[in-house]
Amino acid sequence: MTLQFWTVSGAPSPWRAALGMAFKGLDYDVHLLSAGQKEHKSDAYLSINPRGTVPTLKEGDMTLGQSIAILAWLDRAYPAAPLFGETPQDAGLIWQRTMEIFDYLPGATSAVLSPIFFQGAGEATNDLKIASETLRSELTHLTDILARHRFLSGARPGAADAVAFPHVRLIQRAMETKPQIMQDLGLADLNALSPEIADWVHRVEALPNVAQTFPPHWADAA
Ligand SMILES: N[C@@H](CCC(=O)N[C@@H](CS)C(=O)NCC(=O)O)C(=O)O
Repeated sequence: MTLQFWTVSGAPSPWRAALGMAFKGLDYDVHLLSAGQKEHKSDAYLSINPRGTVPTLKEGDMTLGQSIAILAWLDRAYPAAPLFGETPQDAGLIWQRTMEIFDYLPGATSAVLSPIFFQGAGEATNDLKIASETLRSELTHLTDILARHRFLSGARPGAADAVAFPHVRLIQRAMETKPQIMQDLGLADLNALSPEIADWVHRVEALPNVAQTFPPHWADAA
């Protein structure tokens, strides 16, 4: 029974779930919704996800939203290549890192990137400078972990990596496509900001199946 997966190109929450499936080497059918056309608010989609958010994952009569719940379910349904570690101690630590990243990184990232990507901000306003400072301090938190471990989840990629990676890669995307404002905000280059994070991005990108999780519209724009 192939997993059915609903997503929007470039949206970080479904990207987390896609990474969980990639780390486990699972096949899944992608249903790519157009946010511009409001397909995630269509009656058909609301019937499987009443909040009209992505991701949704379906297998047989099991339908699940919420990226972190999906990662937890994947680990129970497909235990090989665990996303939350092998031992109780690993599970606690990975859950702690996952939730800490989930609590702080998405908000810190979107406070900088939403004005730039969606509101056409081209000037480093005071608000944006303050937001960039917060974002840099969240990146320092990731750097501290990656100075000690190959992955945010430890020796192997797992849930903490799946949750953090889309946000970090979106920051890098802004560095690539909006270089001037990112430079004005002190966010010009990931390698200069944190070689540890830049190396981790390369490590995650080099893993099997991860390339297919990237937003399709990035390839179209290339
Ligand atoms: N906490 C949820 C967040 C889901 C979410 O808000 N997804 C965004 C895309 S990243 C979305 O669907 N936004 C459209 C909307 O809220 O209408 C998760 O982790 O899955």
